Amino acid sequence: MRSNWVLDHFNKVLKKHNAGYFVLIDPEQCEVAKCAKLAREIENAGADAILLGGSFLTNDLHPIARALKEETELPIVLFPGDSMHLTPHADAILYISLISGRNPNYLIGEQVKAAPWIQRYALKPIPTGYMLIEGGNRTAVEFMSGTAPIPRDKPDIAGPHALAAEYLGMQMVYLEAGSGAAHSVPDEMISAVKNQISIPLIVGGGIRTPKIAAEKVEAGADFIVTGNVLEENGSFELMKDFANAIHA
Ligand code: 1GP
Repeated sequence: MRSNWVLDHFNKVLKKHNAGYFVLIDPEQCEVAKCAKLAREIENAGADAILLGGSFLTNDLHPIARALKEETELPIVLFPGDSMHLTPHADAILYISLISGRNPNYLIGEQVKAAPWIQRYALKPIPTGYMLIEGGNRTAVEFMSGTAPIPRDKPDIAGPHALAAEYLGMQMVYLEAGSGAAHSVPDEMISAVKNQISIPLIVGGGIRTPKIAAEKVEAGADFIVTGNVLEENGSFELMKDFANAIHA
């Protein structure tokens, strides 16, 4: 296995706090100067990494990633919608295969196109089984990937998908209700998936309060992602409350 300091960092976070907090920055919503300021706040609030990306990008990723990198010691981890969403100014990339879907392009196609650039840019790839879970509304990732999410009342379907990801050698599983989802991933589904795997579990989409984030951790999430809630009601205090609730 190649050495990967970002994964090592994630493991240290889990040892120290039992669970970790990732803040997602959507490059569409962030100008360069605003992003730089936000990066400092995210670090000071106690988050453990910054995810950068989205399903559909029109903004130039390079200056945004460069600004983030200059302002924070936290790992900058790309969270790409496709193989165009790459920059050398990040540290790592969630090397996602959309395993809940049956669209071959998002299972292996975009990954092949991205691989030589990930190597050229010396990004640390984090092989991740990405599972879309029905979140009550049609999300951008569902539309862009042309895949159907797993029904939210079917943990018995979600569990074997996650287990297959682990057996395929993936390093993490991401349960995604979709950015701005009406409903976050149900606790029962998180527990069912967690019981099937030994690799870390990321949960995101529609998590709007620190209390709900803590419940997801209690249910078995190792890492919580928030994006929209900070764009909508973004405050340093709220970010701190999320970090404290997740680390507790
Ligand atoms: C989306 O899981 C992330 O990919 C975060 O979702 O924007 O709803 O917090 P929100």
